[in-house]
Amino acid sequence: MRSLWKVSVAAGALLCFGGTAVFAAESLEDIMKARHLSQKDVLAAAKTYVPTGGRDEFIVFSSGGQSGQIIVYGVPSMRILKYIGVFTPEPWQGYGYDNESKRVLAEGRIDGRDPNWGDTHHPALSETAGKPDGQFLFINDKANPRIAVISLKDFETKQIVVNPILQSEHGGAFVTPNSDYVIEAAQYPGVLGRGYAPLSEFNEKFRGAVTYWKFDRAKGEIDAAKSFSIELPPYSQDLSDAGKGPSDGWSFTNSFCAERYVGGIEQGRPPFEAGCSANDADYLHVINWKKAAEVAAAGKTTKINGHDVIMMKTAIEEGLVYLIAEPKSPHGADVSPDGKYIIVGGKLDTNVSVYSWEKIKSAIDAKQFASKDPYGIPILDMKQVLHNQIQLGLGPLHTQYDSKPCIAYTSLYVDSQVAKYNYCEGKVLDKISVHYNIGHLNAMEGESVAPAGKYLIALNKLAIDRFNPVGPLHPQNHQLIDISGDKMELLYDMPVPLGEPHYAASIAADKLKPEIRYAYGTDSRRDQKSEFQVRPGSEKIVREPGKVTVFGTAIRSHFTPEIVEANEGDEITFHWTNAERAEDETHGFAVSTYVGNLSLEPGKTASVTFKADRPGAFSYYCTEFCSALHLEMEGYLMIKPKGLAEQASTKIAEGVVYGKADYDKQHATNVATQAVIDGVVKYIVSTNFKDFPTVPPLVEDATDQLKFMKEAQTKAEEAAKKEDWHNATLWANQWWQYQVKAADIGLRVKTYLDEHGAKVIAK
Ligand code: CUK
Ligand code: CUA
Repeated sequence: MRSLWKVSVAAGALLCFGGTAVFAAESLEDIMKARHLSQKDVLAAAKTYVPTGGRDEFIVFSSGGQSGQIIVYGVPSMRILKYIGVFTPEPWQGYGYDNESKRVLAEGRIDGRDPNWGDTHHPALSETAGKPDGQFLFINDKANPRIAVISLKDFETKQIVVNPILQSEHGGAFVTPNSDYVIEAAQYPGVLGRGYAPLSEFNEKFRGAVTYWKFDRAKGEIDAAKSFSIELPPYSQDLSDAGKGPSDGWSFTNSFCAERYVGGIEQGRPPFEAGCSANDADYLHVINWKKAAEVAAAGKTTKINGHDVIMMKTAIEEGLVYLIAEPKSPHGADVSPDGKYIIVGGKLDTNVSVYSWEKIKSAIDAKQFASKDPYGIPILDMKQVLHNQIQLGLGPLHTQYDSKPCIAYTSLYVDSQVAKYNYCEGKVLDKISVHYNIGHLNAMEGESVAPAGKYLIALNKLAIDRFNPVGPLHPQNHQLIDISGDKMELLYDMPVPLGEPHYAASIAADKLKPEIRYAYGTDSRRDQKSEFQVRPGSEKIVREPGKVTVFGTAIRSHFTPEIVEANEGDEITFHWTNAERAEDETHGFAVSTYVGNLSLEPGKTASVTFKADRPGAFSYYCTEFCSALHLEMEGYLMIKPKGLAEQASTKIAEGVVYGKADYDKQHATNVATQAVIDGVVKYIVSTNFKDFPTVPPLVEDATDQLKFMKEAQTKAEEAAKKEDWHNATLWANQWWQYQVKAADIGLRVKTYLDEHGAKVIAK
């Protein structure tokens, strides 16, 4: 061991960097000197470093902005773990390439068009009693008003619902404390139902709205039939939040451009930005969603595109909606963990406004209204319902909460800072500079009833000079901040190269319990057994006039079947089931020029259908490096040109021809390999391997391989008996392939058991 260490130090000494032998450094001081690191840098590194094989304490789900996806990463390491395809095809996951996921994307078809992208802004984790429960994730598409449902059992998108009435949205997805409803508020006013009216009739015909999507947790789906919307004035509704504790049953949606200005530079009018920020105040919409749900259930709605809409007149009569003035160009509206306060930022203000729920509720109960808006909605007196206003700096946007009572963090867009303050007492406690122009921020579980504290992420809009230059389009910059002490400490910069992540949701990692493999033959997008799954040994090719349907399996390292014949003009469908049980044994499937990528995770069944409109000999192959013979995991799709169709099946040519010596050599190898396998199996079964949940499925897999091995062995020996040495050698080789796979799994199990402290319990 010692001599090995010496060798590596000596080798490292040869790799010089700036005249200093970086890799030879033997102490922390040497490394600090060589890499110009301060004590603070090293401390930050130690706080974020997760040793090899280690896990993060929190998992963050960040919107992927214009990519229409979600980015999953760990905190404190900031290591990216996954992209989840949501509104946009994502080839690695086969999302948008297999029939199963095409169905999900097709749900997001809007007015006959496939956007094939989304502008994801606000992810929300499902909650139980106001705390993230690790079951589901929701996210909105601002551009094409839609909400997606993702299951955290497998981190896959299961459903997309199209908003039936809005033409754009922003204030989604936000959930009520038990995820009964997913809130989606409009952004730019439109004609409800996506209709037309001239801009001269903006005040009369254009409207905003907020939609409450009913979530059916047992089904894991939004139930569109039980969902409803409330018609609102044509103010640009913005971010929303659900009340909790004393304010449970209510929701809050702010707005900008309550001026109802409609721009028109081309007519010589000042632009939108001038007219939409002319007044001193916009409105916070305060909505009684629980009562609104009763009103909707009682049928006091108007159907627009088959969707229940509570019209403004009804909403006012039933006391469902109220307005409160809020300072210039408000943005975030964030309810405190105890549900007693709503903090609102103003993009053109220097204050955050802290509204008191108790004061709002008593003003509503006492019907103490300052005035009405042009549509007759009661307006509460802002001064009467404010708890306080706190001067934080320029451009306060969004607010997150700490585990310590009364402590909040607000992003300051213009100042490029985060402010920490006590909102109960109205005292600023600390500020930290971020790089640059922060939008949202996320404290761990910082929007729940019980925030976890510890870390805060600044989701900055501009990276400018922070990273190596990569052309005019820069990555965005997520910065990790330690909030465990009195002073905030900047720990880490993470470039985000996928899109502009507006918001992120976080959860303690131990609340997530995703599956390791699917139940055999699962259609993952429907979360049920696929009608197209087959077991190894039952693979088949079904031929009907004009149609070829393949029911196949993938297992290290072959597809069954591997030669498929069809005629030009046929409709071809492949249904593949991955027959592996081993963790992380994914196979892929692609056909040259015909089929994009299918991802076949262990147990999954995925399908693809296409028209064989061009004849040729098309190779297909496994797209994941799944085993030593991954490159050999291949096949041919033979699309015979018209006219050749009537001919008999193609004869397969032989390459190398084998004799007795080849067989004897392979046979001797197999006997030796078997001795190794027997040794590993003997060791595994002598341990308490059943105590480790990861291991039995692997053992099951290895047992399968050994079963296939026996079949190949029998075929080899039968051929040898007939002195058919060519086929005997080929089958002996296949026998060996199965041995290698069994040995590979066996050795993985042995390593796992050694590393996890398994004990020998039997001889
Ligand atoms: S956000 Cu969507 S414009 Cu401040 Cu929630 Cu970025
Ligand atoms: Cu299966 Cu590569």
